[in-house]
Amino acid sequence: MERVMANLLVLGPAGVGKSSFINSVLSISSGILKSNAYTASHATGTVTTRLSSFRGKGGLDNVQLHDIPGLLERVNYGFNLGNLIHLIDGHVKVGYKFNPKESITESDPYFRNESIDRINCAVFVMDATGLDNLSNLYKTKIQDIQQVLIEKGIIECQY
Ligand SMILES: Nc1nc2c(ncn2[C@@H]2O[C@H](COP(=O)(O)OP(=O)(O)OP(=O)(O)O)[C@@H](O)[C@H]2O)c(=O)[nH]1
Ligand SMILES: [Mg+2]
Repeated sequence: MERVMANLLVLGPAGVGKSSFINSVLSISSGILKSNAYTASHATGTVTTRLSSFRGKGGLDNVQLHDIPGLLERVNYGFNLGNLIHLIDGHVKVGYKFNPKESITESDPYFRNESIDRINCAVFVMDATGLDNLSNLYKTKIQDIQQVLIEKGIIECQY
């Protein structure tokens, strides 16, 4: 019987540990320490710049985690929210380098008309110690994301 893939999109502010979370899940599922998703501490900007997708092992071999750049407070910095619908609908190819200033267009070589790996669930990774200090600009971006997720019927969970 064909197993249904669960596609998880990992979202959250820049530098909170989204890629590290993916590495933790991959390590737990494979029983080997993994560092597939590139992680680093970074004063400005996002470490993850391209769409990367990783498939779990063992009991999680029907789970794929998709890594994207983090949100940054300012407009035109970090993950551009305009990409969200295209990601959810599975139109963005792995390796796409996100542009903070504009979202992918249908004429981009990394745009795929076919819908593959449509997102089923959004995982929000947040720094629990910094929630009180989130600025209104950050909150607005997160609320805008949640609005798209609700409209698209995507399940949300927080880590
Ligand atoms: N203290 C602590 N540090 C963490 C944790 N998770 C990740 N880090 C560190 O935080 C830094 C950023 O981690 P990343 O996984 O690259 O963060 P990211 O959210 O993917 O960052 P961007 O791709 O830039 O958005 C790294 O130096 C990690 O080692 C955690 O749970 N606790
Ligand atoms: Mg990252």
